[in-house]
Amino acid sequence: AMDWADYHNYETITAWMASLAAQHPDLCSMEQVGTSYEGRPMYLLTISKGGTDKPGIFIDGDIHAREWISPAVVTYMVNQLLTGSHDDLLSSVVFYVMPVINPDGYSYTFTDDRLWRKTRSHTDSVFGCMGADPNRNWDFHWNEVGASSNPCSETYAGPHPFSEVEMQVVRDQITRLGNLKVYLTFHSFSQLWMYPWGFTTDLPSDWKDLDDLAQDAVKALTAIHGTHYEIGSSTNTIYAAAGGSDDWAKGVGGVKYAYTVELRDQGNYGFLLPRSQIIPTGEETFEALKVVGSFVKNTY
Ligand code: 0X9
Ligand code: ZN
Repeated sequence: AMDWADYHNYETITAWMASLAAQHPDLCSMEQVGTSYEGRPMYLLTISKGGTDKPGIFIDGDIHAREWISPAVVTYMVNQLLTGSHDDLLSSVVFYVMPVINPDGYSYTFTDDRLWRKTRSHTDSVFGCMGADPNRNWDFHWNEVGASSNPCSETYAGPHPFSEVEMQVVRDQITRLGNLKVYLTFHSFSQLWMYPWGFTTDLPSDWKDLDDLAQDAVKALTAIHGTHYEIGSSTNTIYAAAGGSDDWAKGVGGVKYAYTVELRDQGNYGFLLPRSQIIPTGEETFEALKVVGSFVKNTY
């Protein structure tokens, strides 16, 4: 069964998603939108009250396999949206959620290598190294900086843009869903709330709008448990790295408010964040999401 006292494998998460949709047919639907390289079904949750003809927020998790707090927090927030009293928000905003967009990598971290980051595709016939970095694989300034052409590198951009089928699936959903105002992709770790660009130190012309909303969201987050976050463009906050999903969502997908959130912690446990921190991290992050949701409701 699903709870937030522990981390869960892909099968448990998807079974929980199906039961949630069955329990809340008025608020939540689940559809298979693709299949991973190794054949795992990929699902999209649509969460809204009274139709989907409203401004949308797209949320994904676990693009990087080992960042387990990401799907844990994304599922926590989905559960809060559906079991809390958020009808007011759900009447005005539609949430599209994919908690695990790298299901093969995620599964591999449960069975073989807890610290695996990439996908599990077979792209390298020379050295036999597997997978590409799914957050270097998007077709916007692809492989220009902070990415590698070496299939054995942790930041391998892939043989060509969108070589990874899982990223094609997410791309196609962002493209298909009209009216997206926000793209939120949850990673770990470092406690950063970042906006584009990741391929240049330059800022988007509307960066102040993105910064203002990030400040409000982080303020609400910090108020819960005192967790400190830094805010800024990803190049200027961590490092330059092109081919990320956030840059594509804004630069090609046209989603104005595109953010990459690096969840807890600041390196004490890193990717191996104790399960006792799932609920506190979920609680604070959900406060930030509610600020973003209210903003969309009040602005569009
Ligand atoms: O390097 C990444 O993909 C992200 N950090 S992580 O430690 N989770 O791997 C940051 C991505 C920021 N966005 C872009 N560079 N576009
Ligand atoms: Zn990551």
